[in-house]
Amino acid sequence: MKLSAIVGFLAAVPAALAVWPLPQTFDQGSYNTKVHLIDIKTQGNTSPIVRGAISRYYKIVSRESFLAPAEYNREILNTSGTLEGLVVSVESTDEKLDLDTDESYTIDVPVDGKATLKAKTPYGAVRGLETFSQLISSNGYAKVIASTPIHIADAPTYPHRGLHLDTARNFYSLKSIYRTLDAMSYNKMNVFHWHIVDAQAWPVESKTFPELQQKGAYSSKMSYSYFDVKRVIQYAKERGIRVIPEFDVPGHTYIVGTVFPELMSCMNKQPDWDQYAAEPPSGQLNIAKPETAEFANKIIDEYTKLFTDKVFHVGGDEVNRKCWEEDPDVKTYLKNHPGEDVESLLVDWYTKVHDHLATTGKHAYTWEETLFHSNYTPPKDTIIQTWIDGESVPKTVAKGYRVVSTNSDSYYLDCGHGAWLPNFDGNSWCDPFKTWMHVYNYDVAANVTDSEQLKLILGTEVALWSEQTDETAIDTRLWPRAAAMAETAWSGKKDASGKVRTTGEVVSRLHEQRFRMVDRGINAEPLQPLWCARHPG
Ligand code: CP6
Repeated sequence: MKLSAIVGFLAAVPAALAVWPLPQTFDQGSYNTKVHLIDIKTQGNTSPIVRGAISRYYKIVSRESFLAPAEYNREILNTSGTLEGLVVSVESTDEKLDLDTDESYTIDVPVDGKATLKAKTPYGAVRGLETFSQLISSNGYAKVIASTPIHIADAPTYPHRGLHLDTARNFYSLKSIYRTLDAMSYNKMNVFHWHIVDAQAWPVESKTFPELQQKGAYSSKMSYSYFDVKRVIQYAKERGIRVIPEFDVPGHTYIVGTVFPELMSCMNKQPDWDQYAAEPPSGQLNIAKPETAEFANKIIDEYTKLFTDKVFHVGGDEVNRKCWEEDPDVKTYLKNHPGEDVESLLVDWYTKVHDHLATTGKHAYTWEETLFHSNYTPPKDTIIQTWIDGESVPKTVAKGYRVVSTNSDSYYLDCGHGAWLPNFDGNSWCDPFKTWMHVYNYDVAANVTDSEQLKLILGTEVALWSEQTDETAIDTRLWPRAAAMAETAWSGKKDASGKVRTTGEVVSRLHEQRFRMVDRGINAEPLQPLWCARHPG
């Protein structure tokens, strides 16, 4: 076939590959390939992860029929060949999923014939299948892959691309969690940070202390059984997503005090909670009592077994000194132990808990206060999660720690329709609203120049705190803003020529991703009037 003869018939091809997040490198041709039967086959041994992903994506590409807004005005594309199917080959069947997992893949789509997807691990194949599904669009009446031949070689910039969900302030059904994991996989995100308990509720079964759930969940229905947790971990794994749980200690623990009041400080400071805690109800584990480190260690023993990831989050955020300084038991202890103070008690307490966590074989993950707001020196394998300000990341890597940024100014996506506490009096951190552009423009590596320090940046996480959200709002709060973070974490900030991508350059592609997500059942918000896509520029 003389392809050159057909060139004259081609309608305009889209300027860039309409894949979100954008692959690291790709070449496109100037032909179009018709897709009618999507036959996805594997070559060689494949793991159940790959087979499961193939059947999911087979359904998606067979069903998906949305017309991307950019196509609304497009002339029907002429096609020069037909896709005969996709052949997936994966080097390894190893299902291990951790920070070192290779997610790279390559895709080749010829003008005519069989496309190929090659990956080193099952999870690289999962990422590649997502990309393949996004290559297929409609030419107005049938499916087509535009701009063939296509070659893509892709791999993530950062190995940790996370979403933090607080299921304690309000409850989320398994259905909404699964939907969120689906949406994450559409954006190649790979860590579900499950902030499963907090001061207000303990919505997870405990076999060690059953009363924590019995008294601490909002209701027996509003909680997660062991079986539920295992299903979430499996569902996530099938999509290449790790589940990292957080059991936040020693602050944010009021709910523990409803079962074990003797372990606590400042439980009874309501309604003056605001001097003793970041939000109501106040209550912290009493660090002067050895029983509280033992309690935390039993929680660690239990949940490091249930949650299989190598990383385990132990909180450490927003502890309040005054809560301990005014506690009668702490005062008595300090009177009897001259030379000690609240700071030294906290260091001893963290040492006991982190040393114990290390014996379980897990790496600790903690909020940045553990490193910066105490004299404690966490073990060097600890991953620090920063949130406070723009200095947090450079300060963390300068100390030689690995870091994940949840910069609150950019990545806290929870804010709803205003203040939820009367004392905010109209103004709160929720003003101004964090736009997707604001999310997209954040650079986790800003102000880090040393190459060794840059290597310590593991990635980013958006956070959905849930004081003002639950499953009725989760889709619209997260999407498309979390997708904006996902692209910067996967594709990096710069394009192939080294220029920082601007939001103006990516908006129509993100808008298309938004339509794709809606078509797949995610209630993502629109970014523009459709008119903009019909009148680009
Ligand atoms: N809960 C817990 C929270 C927050 C943090 N930890 C939080 C703090 C400040 C803002 C939003 C959320 N609600 N456990 C901080 C890590 Cl602005």
